[in-house]
Amino acid sequence: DVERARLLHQHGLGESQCTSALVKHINASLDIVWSLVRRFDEPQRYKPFVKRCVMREGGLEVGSIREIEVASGLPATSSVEQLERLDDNEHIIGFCKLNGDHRLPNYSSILTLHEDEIDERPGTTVVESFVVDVPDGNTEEETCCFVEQLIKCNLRSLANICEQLPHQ
Ligand code: A8S
Repeated sequence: DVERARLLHQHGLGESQCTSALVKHINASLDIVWSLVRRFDEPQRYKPFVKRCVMREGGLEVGSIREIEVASGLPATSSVEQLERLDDNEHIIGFCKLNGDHRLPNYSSILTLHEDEIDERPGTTVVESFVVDVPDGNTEEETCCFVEQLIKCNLRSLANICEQLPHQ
């Protein structure tokens, strides 16, 4: 399964791009976690920096486009994002940023879920990886750190929500 995750999160890397992956264990069943992350039309369900989301095209089919309004305090106000992949059997969702007023050009990410069990309690490992251009005026490390912090917040929030939901 580790090898499978590795393959799923391999990104082709162009010049002056950076990539990284984050892993988070959640004490909730895969079905619960998947029901939240698959909703491309409702990222505000768990992403704390998304103030509002409006669909520009489609819904949950590949090619759908959403526009998010970013919460204040970040160096961005909006982001237009396209669903690139949604696989309900393999539990894979991927999207890319088309444009918007932000500093992450050509951002593309993939999130996958992997069933795991600790002490016979259902659990889920989330792996999220990304690739993004390093914008003029920033270093590769700055860009990578910035994105990693945002994803960490998202995954922490996702875990909190899933672990508090009534289930099973
Ligand atoms: C995601 C991941 C990221 C979102 C970034 C990295 C962003 O939406 C936010 C702040 C910014 O400054 C950039 O899964 C941008 O959404 C929260 C607007 C792109």
